[in-house]
Amino acid sequence: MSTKAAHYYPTLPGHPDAAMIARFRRDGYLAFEQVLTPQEIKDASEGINLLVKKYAFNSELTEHVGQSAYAKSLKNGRGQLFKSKVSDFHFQLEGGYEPSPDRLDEMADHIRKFQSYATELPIYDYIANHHPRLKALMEAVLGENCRLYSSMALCKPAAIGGEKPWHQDLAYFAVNRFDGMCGLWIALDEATIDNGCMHVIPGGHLAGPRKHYWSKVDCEITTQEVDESKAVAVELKPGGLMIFDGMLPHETPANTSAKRRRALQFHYQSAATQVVPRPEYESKFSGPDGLFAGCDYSLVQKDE
Ligand SMILES: O=C(O)CCC(=O)C(=O)O
Repeated sequence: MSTKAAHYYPTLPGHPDAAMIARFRRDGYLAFEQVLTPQEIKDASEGINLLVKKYAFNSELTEHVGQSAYAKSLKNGRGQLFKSKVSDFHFQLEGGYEPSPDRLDEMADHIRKFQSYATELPIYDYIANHHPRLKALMEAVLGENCRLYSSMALCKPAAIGGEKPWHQDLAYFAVNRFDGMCGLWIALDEATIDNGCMHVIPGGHLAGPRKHYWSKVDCEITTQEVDESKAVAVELKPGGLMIFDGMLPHETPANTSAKRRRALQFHYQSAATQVVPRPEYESKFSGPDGLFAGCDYSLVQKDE
């Protein structure tokens, strides 16, 4: 894996200029060293523990699903799943970690994925929807009236946090067009190569849908279709962030270090980008062979 460094701006200006947006169109990502304040980072970090304390092992509010239906066949499907009964919020622990109601802070440090959290706490709603500079950035990239599509974040517990292999996010999102989706990835802990920072292929968003397949780990781009020698590592301090095009191939390696690596992630859609029925999306997200190139969950072996 390459350890070439990414390009960084020191911070995010109130109004991104034309050169910055041109760089985004060319490279498919922009990285900013320092954006969130220490208080925002603290509130967003503590929010993870607050949500675990609110929902975990609370049978009135939460269904403890245990292992998801994909547990057998996918390494990244193995962790225990907790689903809110009163909202869309849900979170999954890293595979192999056994939670206990007596150790909720420890449990918060073993989350792999948390989803649909943007409306769970004011700090997440603020960052996702109201932060003036982030809003200006999204509007500069996606146009006026762009809006939040999803909140879905991966954490990487120290030592056991698994890899998220190479993929394009639009291999998952059933929408009508692929030029109007953007991810925002915010480091809550320092993100380094050792603990699983983002890696991207600059310019890789311009080559259209890549062929994805189900490995034993996850849904990923076939090795012939991603040139890892072109990858750059986006290392960030807490409060640093990157935005990236929904077509940009990216991955995060396993966390082999003693330091956790948590991040927030939000996706935004342009006004013209609409969710459509899967057959319409699958016919568009196709390779040169005309076949769907994204992640088809019906092909994953589910538990009996
Ligand atoms: O944060 C990570 O480790 C990877 C995030 C990502 O690529 C994704 O959720 O699609």
